[in-house]
Amino acid sequence: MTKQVEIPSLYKKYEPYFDIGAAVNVKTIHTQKNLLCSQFNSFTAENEMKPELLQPEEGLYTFESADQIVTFARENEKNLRGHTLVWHNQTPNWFFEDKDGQVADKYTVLKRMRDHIHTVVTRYKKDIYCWDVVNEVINDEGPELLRKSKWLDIIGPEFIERAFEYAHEADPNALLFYNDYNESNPEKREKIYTLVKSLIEKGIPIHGIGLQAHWNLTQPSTDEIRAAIEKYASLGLKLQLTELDISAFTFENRRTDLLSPTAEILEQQADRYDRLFQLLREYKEVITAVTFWGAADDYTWLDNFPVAGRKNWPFLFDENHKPKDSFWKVIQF
Ligand code: HAH
Repeated sequence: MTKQVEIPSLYKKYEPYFDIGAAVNVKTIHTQKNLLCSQFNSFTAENEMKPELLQPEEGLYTFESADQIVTFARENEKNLRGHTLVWHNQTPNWFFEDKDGQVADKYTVLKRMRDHIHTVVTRYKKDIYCWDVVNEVINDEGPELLRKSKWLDIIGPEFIERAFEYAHEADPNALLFYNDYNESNPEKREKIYTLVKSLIEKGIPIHGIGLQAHWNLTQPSTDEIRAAIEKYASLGLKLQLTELDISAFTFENRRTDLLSPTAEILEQQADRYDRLFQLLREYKEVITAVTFWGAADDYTWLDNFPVAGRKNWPFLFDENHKPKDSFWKVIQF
């Protein structure tokens, strides 16, 4: 009989550095339970705490799915991040409309934002230690700082400040994050820096920047990631990688024929994870958590996105929850 090799625990190995987190959902807390509990010490709800799931109609709060995730984290003594309060996506239209379906006025929308934030943050006060308060408000390209959205159209740029203030009122102990993707792109990095710096200068309660870290085999480069970490850290805030995955495909690669990752992909991915975690360990004083946007390759939001009919394998664990070479690179140092 072959002896079962004991798999070391990533979160235990990284206790002197930062939390190791995973996005979970109401399915994966069952299908990935053992892996989640043995390898991770922090969770984020992938969708269950987004506005469209928590308040699909004005005043109608649906907490059942979010509560299941809170219970799972509590029972297993894991940290829990909240995601997300104010976003242009997965937010129902009623937030922005009056009873005749016309554009609602600024004070109505601000009140709805405050009611939502207060209700949600207060409910999970004991369980959630930090919130992604505002998600993805920076423009990817062009001279405009802020992305066009209904929040911006109706309230103006102050919607960002108000969101942080409302969250802080509801739970003065919660750590409040600004969260965005393409965060290591030099152009967008400067814009995120400008926004967060202005919030700090106005005395707005903000404690961290979330680097989503939806990356691939080649981009962004390690140098760009380092430059982003340095720049954001210079603001004196805590940093987290909030949604890490390393897509098995480069941006240009659109092939859909693969049923499993090639040896070359796995090797490149392992090398990429190796260098990345070396870099992250260097910055352990400012990085407080590294959260993957999933846990193992049996389920990822990158399946069929952005290329329909394509499976992806972005994580440290394979479809059977077994460690990949990437895992061994990250844990052996
Ligand atoms: C993230 N957006 C979101 O923060 C998260 O809530 C969602 O589950 C997955 C990814 C990343 C993103 C996007 O929304 C649009 C285009 C590119 C990337």
